[in-house]
Amino acid sequence: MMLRFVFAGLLICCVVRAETGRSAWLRYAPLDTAAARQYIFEVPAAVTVLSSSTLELSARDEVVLGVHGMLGKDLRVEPTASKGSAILLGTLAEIHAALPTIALPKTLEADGFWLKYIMFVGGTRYLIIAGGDERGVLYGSFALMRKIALGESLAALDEKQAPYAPVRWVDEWDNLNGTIERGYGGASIFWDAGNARADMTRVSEYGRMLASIGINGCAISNVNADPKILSPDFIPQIAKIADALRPWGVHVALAVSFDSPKKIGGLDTFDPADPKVAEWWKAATDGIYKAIPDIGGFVLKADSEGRLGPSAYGRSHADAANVVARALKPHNGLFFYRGFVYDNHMDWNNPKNDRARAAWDNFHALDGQFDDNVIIQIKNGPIDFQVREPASPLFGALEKTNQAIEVQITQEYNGQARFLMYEVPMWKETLEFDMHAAPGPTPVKVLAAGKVFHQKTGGFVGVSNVGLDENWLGNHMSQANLYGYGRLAWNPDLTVKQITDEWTKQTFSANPKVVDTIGAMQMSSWRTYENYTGPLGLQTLTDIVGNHYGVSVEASENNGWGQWHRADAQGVGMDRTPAGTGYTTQYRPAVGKMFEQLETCPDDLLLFFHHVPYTYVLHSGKTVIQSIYDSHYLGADEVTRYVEDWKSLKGLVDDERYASVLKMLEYQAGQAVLWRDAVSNWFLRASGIADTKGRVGNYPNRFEAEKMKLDGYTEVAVKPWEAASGDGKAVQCAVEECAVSMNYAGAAGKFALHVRYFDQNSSLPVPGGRGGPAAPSGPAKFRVLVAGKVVDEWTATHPAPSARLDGSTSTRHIVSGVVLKPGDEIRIEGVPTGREVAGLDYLEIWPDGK
Ligand code: GCW
Repeated sequence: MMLRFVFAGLLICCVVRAETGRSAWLRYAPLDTAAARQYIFEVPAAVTVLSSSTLELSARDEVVLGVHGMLGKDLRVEPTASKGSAILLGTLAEIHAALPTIALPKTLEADGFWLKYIMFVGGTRYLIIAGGDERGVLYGSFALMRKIALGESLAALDEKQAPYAPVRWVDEWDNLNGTIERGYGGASIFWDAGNARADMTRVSEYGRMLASIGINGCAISNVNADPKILSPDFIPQIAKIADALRPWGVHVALAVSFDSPKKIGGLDTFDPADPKVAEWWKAATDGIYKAIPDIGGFVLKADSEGRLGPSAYGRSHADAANVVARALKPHNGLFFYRGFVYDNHMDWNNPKNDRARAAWDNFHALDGQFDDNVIIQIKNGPIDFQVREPASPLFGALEKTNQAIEVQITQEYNGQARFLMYEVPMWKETLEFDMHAAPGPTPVKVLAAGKVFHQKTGGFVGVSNVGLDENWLGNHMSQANLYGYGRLAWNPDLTVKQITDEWTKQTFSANPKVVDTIGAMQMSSWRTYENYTGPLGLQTLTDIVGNHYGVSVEASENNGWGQWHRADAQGVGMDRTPAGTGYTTQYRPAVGKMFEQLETCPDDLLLFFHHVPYTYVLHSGKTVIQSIYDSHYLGADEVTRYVEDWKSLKGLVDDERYASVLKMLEYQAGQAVLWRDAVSNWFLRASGIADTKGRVGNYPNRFEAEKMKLDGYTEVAVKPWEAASGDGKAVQCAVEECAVSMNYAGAAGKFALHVRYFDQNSSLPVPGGRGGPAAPSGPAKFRVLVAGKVVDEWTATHPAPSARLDGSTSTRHIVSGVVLKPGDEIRIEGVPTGREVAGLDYLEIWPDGK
């Protein structure tokens, strides 16, 4: 008991600490006086929990913490229900025993809760949090605290909530060495150098965040799995993490490697049909459950991206799934078998080949062959978390098999936490998409939850990949994706606006200007990102063979990875109709036909389903090519607007997070201009069709570095060419110090100088992305001089995910308020260090404030 109070005390200290983002949406910031007033009477002065179970004590501590933080009131913790007014927490049965006279709901679902305000004659008040089970009590306490944070009245409270689906999990792609695959918020909170991290503080804080949004399972290791996770001597490491998450009702799960029986089990095979292999899985699983009886289950990625699977022995995915599922079954463990199975060595030249077909082709014929504790974990779209994809045709194609939708909270292809890209509207659109899998509406959310075909279980999995960074995800705004994922998994019927407003109010402020401004930014950011990257269903157009971040239009083509867009001189898009790859026939006819026919295929997905000429006219009335140009300009302008919108919040949000978000948005605005120019120039070159508005290829305020007077700098061809202005040319410095210069020839005035330079990250190996770090050699330095006077200098320290001059490292630096007179020399100096060559692309001169 003592310990728990110490813990609560610690949390209180952290909530009032500086705003680092570490408390996320659980800040429990003091309400303003007007909002707090209503609770003076509504919130009783005492709290009683009717059991000493770990989860219920967590629930009570949360209430104490929240009321203290938001209302400045220290609740009296009473051991038993007394006669006085109190907040009362317990399971339905416990509440019933304590207060036999009050009318309670007959039942509450697992993980569900009932919140009720009761006032007796004489004035005694009870604020009841009744759970369908212990976890429900915990979720109820978070729900009550959320209501207070949102300023909702409690006076007439009588609310039952139950989760939409039993499975509400997160997967972490954390490697045991402490790195995270596609993680952008620092090192692993779970692992360090091959073992569980010594300090589990962040794990328990994360557990609390997960519980607050109703997440009940967490796979703590990468699906590109290390077999060691199942070694008997590794069990204590897992137990340590499970202990930290248990008080928050979060089951630990493990990503396993299918070759484990051979790799660590000493067998000469991992053939799922071999009885020795089945025995091995059973023994390994029994061993883990003996030490940690509440493990949630296992996750498996097999026969995908180099991971071994049943195909090694000519067995099916059902054979593979069932052998492990049977080992888990006696322990009530679930087995998540990933639907992300595809061949990454497909022949690009064969127009019939199509990666989008893979999930359905691999799994649909196996329906009915999977055991009832197997869940097929299906990515939201058929490719791989691109900026826009149609819903996977596998949803609803499995009528006798459990399924779960997998979405990616970590923004791999979506700006990697450097960009504001709120994914909740994207997920919501998929969840609401009607698959026509049975009579009546059958949207993905209903199918994934198993409610159409009455599967035993199902639900939601989000790839979260939080890290040790104070703000968990690398960007304060990205926390909204984690929050929104949890809220949608709890209740996918919530609107995006509801979720967004809740998040903003709890995370930043309830000030209407803050709520409206941040809400508008978040809710438009998906469309904005799509506009300046890959619109019309082109997919994201990042460097897909490298870091999945910077622009690289051709990286999708001429390889086996299958993220093809097939742009050529005449047209663009993948023909997925029956005349092409036939992918559309994987959908139920109503859906397949809609995508198949040009008249009904939505513009947003046109190029995902059809190969059309650049001159094809969209439903919007624009040609494909003009639409590509226009959307890129619109997207880039939108990000510039976000910077201004955010600036309007100065003083309304704390200075620390204000500055951090502003920096990110300013960076993003520069990147959006790069994307705009790169993609539109690429398509101008491919199509030969000019922008009717004359923008693409014409940059009147722009001065190419390679055309200026070069002092030490030499010209370099950037790869991919579209990542540098002037047909891919830039300059680099191979001596101690270099400079470019020009004489200003315009009218006198005050200007902003936009310097486009390359911010290489020399702590990465040269072919950026995966792989171990090399010795860092940076950062390069830059200096701008006007008429001999230094007007600005900076070091290239942005941690871009590439060591080269490319679409990930091209960065904008703005020098504002520069006074120029005709004839003034503008000189940009670069000082390289080691592999950082102080690359420069161009200078733009804009009237100040533009
Ligand atoms: O998107 C791809 C990622 C891989 C990832 C894979 C998957 C864990 O680029 O890093 O591997 O998806 O989902 O398995």
